Amino acid sequence: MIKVITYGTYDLLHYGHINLLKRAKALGDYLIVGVTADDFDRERGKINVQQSLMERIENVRATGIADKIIVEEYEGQKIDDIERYGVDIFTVGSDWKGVFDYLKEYCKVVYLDRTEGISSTQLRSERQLMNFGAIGDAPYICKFIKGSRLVDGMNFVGVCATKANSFPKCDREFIVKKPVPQFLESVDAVYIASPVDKHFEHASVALANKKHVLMESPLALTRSECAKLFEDAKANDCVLFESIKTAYSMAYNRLLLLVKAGKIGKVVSVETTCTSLISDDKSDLSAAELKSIYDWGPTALLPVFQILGTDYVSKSIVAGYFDNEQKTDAFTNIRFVYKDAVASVKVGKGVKSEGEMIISGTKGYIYVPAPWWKTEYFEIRYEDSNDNKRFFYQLDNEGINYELVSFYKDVETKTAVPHISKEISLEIAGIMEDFDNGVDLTEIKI
Ligand code: C2G
Repeated sequence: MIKVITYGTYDLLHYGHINLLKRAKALGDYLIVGVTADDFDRERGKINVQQSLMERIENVRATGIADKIIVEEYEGQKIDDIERYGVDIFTVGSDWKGVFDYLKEYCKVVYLDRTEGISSTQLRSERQLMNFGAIGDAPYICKFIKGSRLVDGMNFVGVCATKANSFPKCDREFIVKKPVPQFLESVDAVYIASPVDKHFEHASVALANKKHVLMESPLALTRSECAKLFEDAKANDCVLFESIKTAYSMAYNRLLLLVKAGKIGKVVSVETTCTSLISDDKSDLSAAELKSIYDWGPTALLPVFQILGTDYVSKSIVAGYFDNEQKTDAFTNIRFVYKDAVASVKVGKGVKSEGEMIISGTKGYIYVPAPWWKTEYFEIRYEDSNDNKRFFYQLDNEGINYELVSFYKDVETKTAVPHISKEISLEIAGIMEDFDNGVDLTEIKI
């Protein structure tokens, strides 16, 4: 019996795939098909896969061509499989010609002509073309322009900006000098990274014009305004996505799962620190852009609220200001007391500290080194260090690519579970409101 093996994602199964499977089967008597796991596809840059692993496996099984279906989960697995299953022939489409020649050491390698005129990428792009734009001057809008190019079906049309010098020359072609309402006529969805005190206004206009919104956090500076945005989104059948890139990072999400699985026992404390100094010349920064709590607060608060919840018993805010009048905080520390846990959040744009996260539990603790908010690495540490575990998950473009794919899928299917719950969005806005109103707040002189 001649055993043949082939691998693929098989997303949105089409006749190109089926042609390949039929010809692969014809090379021998027994065909093994390796379908790629979701994480493996992400690691190798395929972030647009629409269907789950199980859906893709079922579609391949339904063709009746494969004699055995396995899951491809890691780089190098092909060698293991060829040896494990006694494979005689490895085959794959000619678009991979040469890439798998190293397998000739283990079995015969055959590249089959690819079927022209059809691809999963093409099918995904045809599903829904989204004209996507940005509002604001934040330099990291460029990372969203770059990320949007990797999302099948997303067409970046321009940036409604006021400060051209915020952008590198390569992206200045995208700048559209128009008032926001006119700019919105050219998009289906918009990423808002304008100054925080403009978030509510810009999101309100976008939602009123039935545009889907992906917006930097906080969504608003008061609970009531934040609630209004969610009402407007619902009323206009629009997606309102809060953009905290950390929430879309694989390492961070796996960390949350391990915490929830009880790997460190009961969580007693969550400590996060986020700081970044700003240049001495603050002249072109508004008061809102100078506030540490606005800039870093949402990111630093996210793990606290996702792990301990938002029903804390009390909080205390200590703020050190650049300017007491404008309440521009150079450094702010917020301490939360829960019924059975505590949390500490430190943020600063005028103070530098170690940007780490420590989640303390009754069995062990999780340590995430700086910059924890865009980490690829974390450790679970125990009393006996021999039990310590280390985790690494590649992070591309700070998680922005995954964030854009999630946003696109939610716009297309309205089924994506937001990585940041409405409850947390409301609480983040509430913290901003309490800060500005001096609730639970003590001022110190820096
Ligand atoms: N294919 C084809 N003709 C097409 C599209 C795809 O012959 N029009 C072939 C591919 O060459 C591949 C298989 O169908 O052999 C599955 O294609 P994909 O699902 O796109 O997955 P891909 O990542 O290209 O598969 O490690 C090997 C790779 O996983 C190969």
